Amino acid sequence: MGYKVVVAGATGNVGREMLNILAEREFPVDEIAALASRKSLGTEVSFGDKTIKTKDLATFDFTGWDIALFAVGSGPTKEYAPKAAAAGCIVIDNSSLYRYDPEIPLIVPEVNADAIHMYKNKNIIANPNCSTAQMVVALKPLHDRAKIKRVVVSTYQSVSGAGKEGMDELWDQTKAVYNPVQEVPPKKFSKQIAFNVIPHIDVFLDSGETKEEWKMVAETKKILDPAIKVTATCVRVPVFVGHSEAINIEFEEPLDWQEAQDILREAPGVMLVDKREAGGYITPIECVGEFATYISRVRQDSTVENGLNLWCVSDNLRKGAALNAVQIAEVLGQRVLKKG
Ligand code: 11C
Repeated sequence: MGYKVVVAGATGNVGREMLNILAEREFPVDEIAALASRKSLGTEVSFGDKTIKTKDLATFDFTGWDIALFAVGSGPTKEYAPKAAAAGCIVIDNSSLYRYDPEIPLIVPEVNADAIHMYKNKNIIANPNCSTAQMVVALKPLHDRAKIKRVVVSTYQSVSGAGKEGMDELWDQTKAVYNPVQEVPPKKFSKQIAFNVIPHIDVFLDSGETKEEWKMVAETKKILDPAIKVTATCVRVPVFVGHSEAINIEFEEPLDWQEAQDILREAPGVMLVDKREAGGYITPIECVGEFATYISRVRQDSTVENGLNLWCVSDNLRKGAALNAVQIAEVLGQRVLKKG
């Protein structure tokens, strides 16, 4: 016996990946419903070798459904996730709406799967921001060994983090550079993204940091350890899929780069590719469609007492969103629902 699973937001970048990953990982699905907003209604989406028609999120009755993966953004989540939860369907939500609610677990299974039991509070589990998910997968095994004091991270985030419109804008602007007949002014992004980088993701806060940077701080503390200090600079780059991060870590205890490599080689969800030669590292284009969080360029930072630098790359639509949500569903199945 398997589960009755709903994917809400099934026509978006993340929703489509959720359906792909449920099929790829052979999640025990008895019945699947793909939901969309009224404007995408009837659009067909793939689930394994099947094609399914989307149904209306606004009128869907969640009664009798076990798990709903939501990828619809905070507005529709606010309206429909509580309805699903009240109908007894456990919601795994990819928006930022519930992440900072102390009663709602925010889970990256490689890091804090034990928090799953908190789902009972509201029948809702939150999925983190993509840039946080891959970073905590890398930090967790190192924190367990040498206790992290402070992290300084700079991100290089792909346009797919901004949805299909972000991808279209990069595509159209790139074409327009070669064929400047029609100008493609910035719309989704605040400046031209093609052949450029933009140090701005999400809205600005009074502190001068952006919401994306704030999320990396708040979410790392909630998922991994509230004592860890994090400071982030988040940058959009002209890459379609795959977020990269340059991470500087200061530990309580000494940790040399060879031991850090050994720890990371064994760590769940991590793939170490670190050859200290030309091409001996991973770039975002190589991580597309993969499950792993890739770590390269592990090296000592001799400017602080116990410092390391590393490079971390992952598919933001997968580990950063859809894969992590499906992994949460797997933990829920194994530890709580126990049907599959
Ligand atoms: C980006 N990280 O790359 C964002 C997308 O809080 O789930 C995901 C935003 C979020 O633009």
